[in-house]
Amino acid sequence: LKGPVHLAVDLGASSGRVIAGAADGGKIQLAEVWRFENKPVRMQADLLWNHLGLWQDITHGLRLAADQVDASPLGEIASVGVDTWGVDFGFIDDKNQLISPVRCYRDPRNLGRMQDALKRVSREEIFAETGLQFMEINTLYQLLAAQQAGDVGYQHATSLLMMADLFHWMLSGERTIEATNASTTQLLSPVTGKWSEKLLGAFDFPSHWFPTPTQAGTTIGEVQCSVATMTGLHGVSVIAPATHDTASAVLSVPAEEFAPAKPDWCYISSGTWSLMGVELPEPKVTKLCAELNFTNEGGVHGSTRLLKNIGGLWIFQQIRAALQRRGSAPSWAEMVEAAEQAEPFSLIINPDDPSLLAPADMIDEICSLAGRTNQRVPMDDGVLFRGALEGLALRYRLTLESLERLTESSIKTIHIVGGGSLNALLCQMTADACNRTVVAGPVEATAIGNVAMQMIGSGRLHSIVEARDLVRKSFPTKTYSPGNSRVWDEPAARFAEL
Ligand code: ADP
Ligand code: LRH
Repeated sequence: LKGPVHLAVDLGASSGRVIAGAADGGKIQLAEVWRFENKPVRMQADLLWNHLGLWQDITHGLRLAADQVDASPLGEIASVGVDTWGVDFGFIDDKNQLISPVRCYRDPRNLGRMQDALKRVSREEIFAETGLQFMEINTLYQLLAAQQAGDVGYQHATSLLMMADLFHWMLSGERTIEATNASTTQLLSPVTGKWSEKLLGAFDFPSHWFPTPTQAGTTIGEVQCSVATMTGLHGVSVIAPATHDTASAVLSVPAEEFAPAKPDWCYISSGTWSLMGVELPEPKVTKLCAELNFTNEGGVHGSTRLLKNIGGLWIFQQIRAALQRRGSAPSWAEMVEAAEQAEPFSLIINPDDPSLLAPADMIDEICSLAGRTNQRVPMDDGVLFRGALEGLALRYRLTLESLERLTESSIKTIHIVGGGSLNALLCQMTADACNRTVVAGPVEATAIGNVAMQMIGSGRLHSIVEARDLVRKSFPTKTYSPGNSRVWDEPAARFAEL
């Protein structure tokens, strides 16, 4: 890499990576330095993140990056920034210690907490304050779970840090909450960008846990001495990217405009989750939005990500995990190939069925779901794989209709970014089911968005439009044209009945 190097630590729910990025010759060049698995850990009844293991992988990756850049005469490391999934958090006490484990949003302790919350504050009021999709995983309900459980972290914390903020704190010693991740809590107003005092008060959450959110692109501090000794990152700035991975992914969608009022494109950030939506200049905290249960999350430079959280390739991942337990270990490519050969529409799965959020065994759960919905129980793996992918494409079709209603605009192009953009069958199914052109890529959208925001923060790039220009010049995309979309009509009707 030539020129100043920005290190993106990008943590997804299924894997993490340290990626080095630099702007060189009118393009963004990336080098993947370290990639590692990320998996929650079950301990007794709890589901926890292995934050120590993640920190170890992060520092290992940073050390490798420092060594590689040191060995090259071309660049030097200017900054580092972390993005992660939303909603999860850790507690820090007055002795600067992380107290209590970091829980995974699929932790069973959260079950039923949304109903408890709605007994204290009405759904209408929570939506009016936050404009967010109601999901049991939201920070609001997780905090309520911690409060009700008498959680030691909850009782002794002086700060609450979202997952990416937690790693920024480990890197720099600074406690901040970055705005895009703060917007996933369901405690922040998308209109003012401030915390909802009404909700903090109603739920008795300590207001000092909620400082003014830091904007993406802000320099938080420097890599602290102890970490610099470990990693070699002496004098390197810590710059907050859009720390919510989805916000970073949306930043690097290869579109030509930024936050149009009437978008003719939408995105699907496709990984463990599928986040399908549009980027708008303003939030839409409307009755229709509440009815359709869409979310107004915060995007970069004051934009809104109006989107739907859809249970994404999680099902595909968990089918593979279940097969691994049974002794077989197909690759993604093998799973896609088997799905391609399976009979179409023989099993319709709603990826948002609550029973699929955290089942003990995904294959057993899908078989029992098939029984409960009067469908044939899948007898071969290809049918399972295909059902998971068709279910997503059908969900996208419904979501697209809702998006067009919400924005009163007609969407022509669907950009798919993230790991799912490598799944050619899913991309083609999406084009067919939605009857729209799909543009797939870049795969590493999140890391690219992370690097781009660090470039903006350090003054090397000046706008999102400029960043997207670079993305288009730097990373190839693949276009899928819609084929026979009529064959999706009948399955779409069956899906709607589910
Ligand atoms: P997350 O950030 O949520 O961990 P990613 O964006 O890394 O997710 O996407 C991971 C998913 O991408 C995998 O679960 C898999 O379904 C899909 N994927 C990755 N590589 C391939 C591939 N070569 N072919 C098909 N699908 C792939
Ligand atoms: C995607 C994601 C999504 C949700 C979920 C918890 O990785 O960040 O936007 O917030 O994870």
